Formats: sequence, structure tokens, C-alpha cells
Amino acid sequence: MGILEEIAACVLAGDEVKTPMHVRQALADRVPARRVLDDGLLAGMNEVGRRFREGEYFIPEVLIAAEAMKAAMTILRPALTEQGVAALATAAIGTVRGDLHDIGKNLVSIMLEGAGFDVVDLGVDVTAETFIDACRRQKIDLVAMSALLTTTMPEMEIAIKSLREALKPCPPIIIGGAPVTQAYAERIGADGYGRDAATGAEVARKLCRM
Ligand code: B1M
Repeated sequence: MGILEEIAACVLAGDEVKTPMHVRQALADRVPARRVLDDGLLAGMNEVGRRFREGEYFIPEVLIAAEAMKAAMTILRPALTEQGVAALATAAIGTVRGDLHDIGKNLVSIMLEGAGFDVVDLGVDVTAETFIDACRRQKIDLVAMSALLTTTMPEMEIAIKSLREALKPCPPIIIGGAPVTQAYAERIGADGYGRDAATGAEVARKLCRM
């Protein structure tokens, strides 16, 4: 197995020790940082996403894989910066106003990072103004909203409307959460919908043409 396949396999196994170790080795062997990211870490995370979507992996496996990825990123990030590779895109994510559920939102956040996004996590109970402020403070390429309550779903519509009014151009907006459907996303004018975290990250990549 080559070093990049080894890295992908270590992410898949959630190995927090060996993943950064192999990344260090790959960099010492002069493998370009971008290839270590794309063909090693992201390849592993993509497979984690596929297994999660197909019910082969559950939340704990995803969280463990994310820890391995994070540990490796501390080694890889300086090399990426040095070699002029910026994050592919930046996403701002939050659970909408009135809603305190964050487990699904955190999983989406992990999958977005795994898909090459820098993630600005705005937390829970996020107002339309907070989403707008985040987009004004820095370059945000994608806004991601989560809602778990039928009573907070309308907050997504409010936030989308406000974002579109305040920001021209407005970054693409993706929504998700247990009560949310594709039809609802279309009805309230979202650009994308993710039925689960892995699909959400895939849709996000498409929206950002990554
Ligand atoms: Co709450 N809760 N809860 N709760 N809670 C639900 C959602 C509920 C369905 C339970 C029930 O009654 N059967 C119900 C909602 C009913 C409804 O609206 N129709 C409910 C209720 C009523 C409430 C309270 C109102 C209860 C009360 O106080 N009377 C209250 C509300 C508080 C508030 O938010 N203001 C409340 C509170 C809580 C806790 C704080 C106790 C806790 C949250 C802890 C936390 O998040 N830190 C909690 C929990 C844990 C749940 C359940 C049991 C589990 C939710 C969860 O984390 N699932 C839930 C019942 C259930 O779902 N079985 C329930 C796991 C998570 C991985 O899934 O978040 O769906 P999920 O995310 C998925 C996808 O939806 C998708 O990807 C994720 C991974 O695949 N996804 C996205 C999510 N966001 C996405 C965004 C995307 C794309 C995909 O793009 C941006």
C-alpha cells in the first residue's frame, strides 16, 4: 500500500496516532501537501461519508475519523500554507434561532471540513443577523443551516430571505435537519438540501464548484 492509501486507511480506521505519523512521513518524502490532502485525508473522509450514508458507519465512527483527520491537519496545515494551498472554500454553519440541537450540525461541520472547507461554526440559536454578520466579517463561500424542530424550520426561511436582501451577491445556502425535506428547501429558496451530513457535504462541494 502506498503512503497516500495508508493515510486514507488510517482516517477510515480513526487512527489518531498513525494518521499524523504517515502525513509527516509523506511530507518528508516530498509528496506535495495538496496530494496528501486530496488523495490521502479527503479520500479517507469521503469513504467515511459513503459508509455513514449507507449505514455501515454510525456517529461514533464518524467522530473518531474526524479526530484522526484533525490530528493530521495540525501537521499538514503549515505545509499547505507554505506551498500556497489555501482552503478550498469557507462555510459558515449554525443551528437556526430558537433551536439548541447541535449534534447533527456538528456532524455536518465535520463532513464539510473533511470535504476541504474551512468551517466557521456559529453555534446554536443563530439569528439571521449573525449569519449576515459572519458573511460581512470574512469571505464566506457557503452558508449552512440546521433545524431539528418543526417550530424552528420557519427561521430558515426568515434567515434565507434576510441574507438574500442584505448580501449581493449572496453565497449559496444549504439547509438540513430531521424535519427538513428537499421540497421544503425548494419552497423557501435554499440552494441545496442535505438529507444527512455526508450528502450535505457533497451538495456543498457542488454548490461551491469544488
Ligand atoms: Co430534542 N427534539 N428537543 N433535544 N431531540 C427532537 C428533535 C424530537 C424529534 C424528539 C421527539 O419529540 N420525538 C422533538 C422535535 C419534534 C418536532 O419538532 N416535531 C424534540 C423536542 C420537542 C425538543 C424540545 C422542545 C423538548 C422540550 O424541551 N420540551 C427541546 C427543544 C430545545 C430547543 O432546541 N429549543 C429539545 C431539547 C433536546 C435536548 C437539549 C435534550 C437534546 C439536544 C442536545 C444537543 O443537540 N446538543 C435533544 C435531542 C438529543 C433530541 C433527539 C433525541 C436527537 C436529535 C439528534 O441529535 N439526532 C431528537 C429525536 C430524534 O431525532 N430521534 C429530538 C442525531 C443527529 C445526528 O441527527 O440532528 O437529525 P440530526 O442530523 C442529521 C440529519 O438531520 C442531517 O445530518 C445529520 C447527520 O446525518 N442534518 C443536516 C442536520 N443538519 C443538517 C444540515 C445540513 C445537512 C444535513 O446542511 C446544512
